[in-house]
Amino acid sequence: MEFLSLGSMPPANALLRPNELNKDEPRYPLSLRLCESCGMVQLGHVVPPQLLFRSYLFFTSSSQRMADHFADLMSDCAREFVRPGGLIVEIGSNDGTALSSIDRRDVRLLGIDPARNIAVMAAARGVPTVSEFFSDPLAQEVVRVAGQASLVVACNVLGHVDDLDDLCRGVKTLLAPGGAFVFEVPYLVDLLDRLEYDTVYHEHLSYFAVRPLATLLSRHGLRLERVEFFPVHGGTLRGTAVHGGGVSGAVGELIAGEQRRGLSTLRMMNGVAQGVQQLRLNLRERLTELRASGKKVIGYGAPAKGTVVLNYCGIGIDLMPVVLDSTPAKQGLHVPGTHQPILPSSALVDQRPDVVLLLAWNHAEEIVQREAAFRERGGRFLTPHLREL
Ligand code: DWN
Repeated sequence: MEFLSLGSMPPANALLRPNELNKDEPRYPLSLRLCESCGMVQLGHVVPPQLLFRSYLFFTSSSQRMADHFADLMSDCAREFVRPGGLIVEIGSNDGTALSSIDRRDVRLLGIDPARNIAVMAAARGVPTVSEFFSDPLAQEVVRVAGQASLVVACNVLGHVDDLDDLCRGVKTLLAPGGAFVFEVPYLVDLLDRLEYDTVYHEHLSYFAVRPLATLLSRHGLRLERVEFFPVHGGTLRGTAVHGGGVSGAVGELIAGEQRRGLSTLRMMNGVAQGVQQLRLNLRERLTELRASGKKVIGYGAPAKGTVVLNYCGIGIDLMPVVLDSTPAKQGLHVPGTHQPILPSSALVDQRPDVVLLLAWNHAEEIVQREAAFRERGGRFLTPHLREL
């Protein structure tokens, strides 16, 4: 049952070159649906993954805080699950930031990521990387060549995968007895509680609560043993699964708590949709007021989330002329749909904005700290959720 529609949207990371601005941009329906029986929330339309991930513009290394977060994950999990000589496989290894943080010389590493343009960066970091989509057949090939893995990691991956059963079969194939599958996904409850509608885009097919995750894993002989929560990326769930079925007592408690909240009910979801629509009106109103009072607003960060905010709220170049971003591969390109040019973050001084719309709000601490001089000059950050920083 559909409960939120964000309209017809270009793929969030389909940034445009200047000579593409006058061409027709592919747009696809972007909406969320709830399965009231299992509690899964998923997109109503699937964009072919080859269009989204073969050449990719998101780099894990673009945030030091996230690099540190994944280094901690890898260090803790390697210590707990990987003996000397063991194999660690990361699904969705991107530029090798996480795997290259492992400073143990007595373990073997393997990255798997379909983005060919980024896999070369991982290799340059010394991380052996297979540039393919993960699948059970690929897992079987890895096992044939390198044996089973003591640790399989997948951060911000499960939500991107259409065939979750094949992914889980592949993890079951790949995971050695006594090994662990550690994954991170945005937590649905945080998305709903904080109206994080801008984390909804075509790359993210599924939005997970604990119960549907446990059901999916158990279907494939994997037991959700541990669930932890982290504030990164707007609220993240980290799951640890092992061979077996069912769930641990602690995980069972979390599921009961979700049930008590009425998480998989349309009533709750309809309330979220109304909240998102109000946010859209409030943001447009605020930006229109700022323009009317002669204030200059520019965007900071050209994340996938930013494409959703600007297109869903109709924030064009008239309301916000440019967006800044620290990612060299994004600079000189334009935001999909609304076409703001993306300039280096260093342009903040020359642009002299009064207000910066912080599209990369999940990195607020890192960004506000780095751009302290802007605030000292009287500048203010505003998030798409109308928080002033
Ligand atoms: O699931 C996904 C998440 C994990 O990452 C992917 N599907 C896509 C991506 O989503 P995103 O693009 O919204 O990720 P970020 O990390 O919120 O993007 C932040 C953007 O802001 C990047 O383009 C880099 C930029 N940035 C910046 O300009 N200055 C980031 C920081 C920290 C900065 O200081």
